[in-house]
Amino acid sequence: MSLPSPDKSGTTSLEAIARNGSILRRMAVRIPTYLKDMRENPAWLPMFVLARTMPGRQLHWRGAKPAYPVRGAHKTIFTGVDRDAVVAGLRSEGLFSGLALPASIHEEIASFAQRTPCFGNFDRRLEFLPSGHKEAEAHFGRPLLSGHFFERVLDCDAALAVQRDPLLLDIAAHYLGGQAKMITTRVWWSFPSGGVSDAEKNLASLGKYHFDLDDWRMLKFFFYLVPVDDGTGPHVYVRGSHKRRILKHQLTLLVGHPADEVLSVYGEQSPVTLTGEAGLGFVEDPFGFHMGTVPTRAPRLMMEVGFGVSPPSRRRFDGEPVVR
Ligand SMILES: O=C(O)CCC(=O)C(=O)O
Repeated sequence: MSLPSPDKSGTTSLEAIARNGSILRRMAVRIPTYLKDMRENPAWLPMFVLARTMPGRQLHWRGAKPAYPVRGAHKTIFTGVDRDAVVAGLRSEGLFSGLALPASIHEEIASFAQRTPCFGNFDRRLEFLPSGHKEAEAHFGRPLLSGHFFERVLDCDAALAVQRDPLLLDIAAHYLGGQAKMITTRVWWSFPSGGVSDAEKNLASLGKYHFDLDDWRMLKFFFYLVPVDDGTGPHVYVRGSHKRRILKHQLTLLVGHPADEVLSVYGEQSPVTLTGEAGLGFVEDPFGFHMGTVPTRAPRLMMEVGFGVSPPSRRRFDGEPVVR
C-alpha cells in the first residue's frame, strides 16, 4: 500500500500532545472524550469519579447479580480450563494465566494482522502495513509504538471466534456477576522504536503501572499472537493490587503511577512478567496495577477481549481512546 501523506493540517493530535504537552494539557485534551462519554452514557460520570475509591467499588460489587452457567459454555475453543479455578485465581491474585488458543486460531489472527493495514499511535491518519513499520516511521517522521486494527478486527473470523467464546463470558459472569457483558475487543501490534518519550509510552499504556477505569468492574482477557519473551514487550501485572489501594492511589486524578511507588505498597515480589508462546492467554482484573513494556527486539501482537457491567461505549469498544 502507498502511505498517506504526513498530516500538515496543524490539527491537534493526541500524539502531539502526548509528545509535547504538560500533564494538565494532556488531561485537557481528553475533555471532549469525557464529554462524549457522558453524553452517550450519563452514568459514566459517577463511575469515573467514584470507581477509583475502595468504598465506591465495594458498594458497587454488592450489586453483583448471581451468575448462572452460560448456555453452551462447553462449546468452547479452549481445553482443560476449570472455570472455578480461574475465578478463584482472579479473586485472590487479580490474575490467572494458562489459557491457550488453538494454533489454527492464533495463526489465523496473526496472518490477518500481518496482511492488514493498522493505525499507528491510535491515530487513523497514520495508516501503514505492519511489515512496513520502519518505513512508516520515516515517512510520518515520528516513532510509531503501536498499530491498532480498530473495527477491522471484526473482519477476521478467528478473532470473532475468540470474542464470542462462551467460556470467556462464563468466567466473566462468575467473577463480575450476572450483569457481565463484553465491552472491548482489540488486536494490536506494539513495536520496538527508538527515541520514545515517556508521554508517548503512556499513550500506548507502556512502561508505567496504571489501572483501568472504563467501568466499575472489569475483566480483561489477553492473548499473545506471537511468542513473547523479555525482548518482545511482555505484559506485567502486580498481584493483589486489585483488592487493596492506599488512599493516595484512590484520590488520584491520574491512573498511572511510578514503579517504585507501586512496588513499595504491594512488594517487590508482587509483579508477574507474562512471557510465553504464541496462543498464551491470561485474564486479569485491570483495576490491579499493570502495564505493557516496550519491545526491544521484536514486535508483539496481542488480542484483548474485555468485559464490564455497563453498556459498552462505542468508541472504546475496539480500543480507540480519544475523540478528536
Ligand atoms: O500492552 C499491554 O500489555 C498493556 C495493555 C493495557 O495496559 C491495557 O489494556 O490496559
